Amino acid sequence: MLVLLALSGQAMAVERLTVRVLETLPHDINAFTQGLEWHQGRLYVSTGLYGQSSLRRLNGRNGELELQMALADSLFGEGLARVGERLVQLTWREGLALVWRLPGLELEMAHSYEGEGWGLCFDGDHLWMSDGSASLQRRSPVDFSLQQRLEVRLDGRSQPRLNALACAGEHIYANVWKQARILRIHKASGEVDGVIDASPLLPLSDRVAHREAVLNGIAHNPETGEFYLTGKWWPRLFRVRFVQAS
Ligand code: DDQ
Repeated sequence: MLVLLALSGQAMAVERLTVRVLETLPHDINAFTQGLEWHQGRLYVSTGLYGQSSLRRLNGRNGELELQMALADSLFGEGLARVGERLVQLTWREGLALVWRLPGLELEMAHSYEGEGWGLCFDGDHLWMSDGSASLQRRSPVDFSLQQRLEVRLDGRSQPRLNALACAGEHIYANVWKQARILRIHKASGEVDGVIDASPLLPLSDRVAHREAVLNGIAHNPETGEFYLTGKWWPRLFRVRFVQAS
């Protein structure tokens, strides 16, 4: 098997995974979730839509809202990542990455960038950003400068509409816009080596009946290896493990 894969030159074994729900937390049905981050027992949520965008801090045990900062009406909140004692929040088409201080969420500064902002995660060394294309951008956590582009491929095919991101070890997990599918991307190569079917969450989500009410938001807890998942206008937030699909 391995020999054959090596000879074929591109195909590699792709693990098929699904979600095991460990806990269901309540979530604000009006939150158009665009980014999710876990840190020290708290969840941080970036929400979108013009005039409604926010950065929120939730209690990670019960999902209760602890703190909420409104973005200017002209900004559409997107992906969220933690760099040390700061959160970086993308905006969709405004080219601004807002930098907030933890834990009180004071807005400190903003970096500017070209193009759209979709998802964001920090791997301890670099920021990784999606823009709706099939490539991820590696950026400096210091000045947000673009350092590298990584094309994401599954079985030799590029994978567009990469959205919310979570960095975990050698991998970047990306949910695909308007699909209940999460790709596990090997950071060094851009190859997808695992696909997580998150569709079992859809009937549990109680999401608003709207075509934009899709899975979005993925956070990793490095202490437990668990993930948090929710969606846009989903009144549920799930603590899950990714497990082998049977
Ligand atoms: N993005 O998150 C995929 C980058 C952009 C999504 C924009 C969705 C706009 C929906 C507007 C719905 C208004 C009822």
